[in-house]
Amino acid sequence: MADQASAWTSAFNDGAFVRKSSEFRDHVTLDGTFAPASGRYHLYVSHACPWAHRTMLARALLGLEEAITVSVVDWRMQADGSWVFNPNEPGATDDALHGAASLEEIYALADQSWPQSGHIGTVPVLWDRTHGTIVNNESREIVRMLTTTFRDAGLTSGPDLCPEPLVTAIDAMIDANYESVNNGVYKAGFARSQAAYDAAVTVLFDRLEALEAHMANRAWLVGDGHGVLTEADLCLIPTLLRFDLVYVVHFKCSLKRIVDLPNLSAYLERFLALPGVRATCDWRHMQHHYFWSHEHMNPHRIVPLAPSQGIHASPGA
Ligand SMILES: N[C@@H](CCC(=O)N[C@@H](CS)C(=O)NCC(=O)O)C(=O)O
Repeated sequence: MADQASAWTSAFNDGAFVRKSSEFRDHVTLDGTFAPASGRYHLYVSHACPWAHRTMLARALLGLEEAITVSVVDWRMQADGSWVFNPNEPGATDDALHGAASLEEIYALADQSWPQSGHIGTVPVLWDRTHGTIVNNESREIVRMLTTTFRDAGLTSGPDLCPEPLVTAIDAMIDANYESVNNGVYKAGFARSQAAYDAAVTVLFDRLEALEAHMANRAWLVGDGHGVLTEADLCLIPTLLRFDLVYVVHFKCSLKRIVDLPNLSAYLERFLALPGVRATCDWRHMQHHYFWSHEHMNPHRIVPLAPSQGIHASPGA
C-alpha cells in the first residue's frame, strides 16, 4: 500500500512529487488530420478531476454540449490509478462509444502497445470517432483547441475565451498558476518529506496571496481594467473549487481556506454564476474521489463532512 502513489504518478525527487507528462499530443486543426466538426469528438472525463474540469468548463461556456459528447468515469480511482465506467453511480455514465469497462480499454484502442507500456491512462481524453483514436490527453491543449479551432470553425457560441491580443498574457498566467497552485496542491499532498511539503505549501500560499491581491479590483485574471473571462480563469478555478472541500484537509493545504480570502471567494461566486458552470460541478464526485482513492493517505476512507459555509454549502450539479 505504501507504494500505491508511485503506480500512477511518474516520480519522486527527494520526496517531491513530479507529475508525468501526457502521452497523446495531436491537435484538432482546421486543415489537418483532425478537423473540427460537430458530433465527431468525445470527451472522457472525471467530475472529480480538476484537469478534466477545465475541459468541461470550456465545453459549457462555449455552448459545445451538443457538438462534443461526454462519458464520465466513476469517481473511485482504482488502486493502480485507472478509471472505470459505472453507469449505476449517480453522475457517472457508461462508455457511450465502445461499451468499455475501463478507460484503459480506450487507451488500448488508440495504442495497441498501451497495456505493455506501464502507463495508466489519465482523464481528460479527447477521442476522435472518425479515426477511432485519442487526439490528446492534456487538458490545457484540449481547452485551447476548443477556444480557438472550434471557435474558428464556427461551432461555438458564447465569449471568446482566448482573444488573440491576450494570448501571451493568458499563457503567462496559466504558467504562473500551474506549478504553484494547480500542481502545487498535489505536491503538498503527495510530498514524502517535510522539506518537500514545506516548499510546496509555501509556494502555493505565496501565489494564492498574490492572486488575492491581484483580484482586488478585477473580475477576471487577465485583460485591462476588470479583465475579461479567459482560459486562464478556466485553468485556475477547478483547483480553487476543490480547495476548501478537499485540499485543506486531504493535502494539508491548511494555512488558509479560500473562504478566508474575500477577493478569491467573490471571484469563485462570480464564476459559478455564469451559465452552465454549476452543472459541471459535482461536489460529491470531487470530494469522495480524493478521500476514497488515496487509500495510502486515508486508509479508512473516511470522508469529512463538507464545509457548512461558502460555495460548497449550495448545490452543484
Ligand atoms: N496533464 C494532465 C493531467 C491529468 C491527470 O493527472 N488526471 C488525473 C485525475 S485528476 C488522472 O487521471 N490520474 C490517473 C493516473 O494518473 O493514473 C492534464 O492536465 O490533462
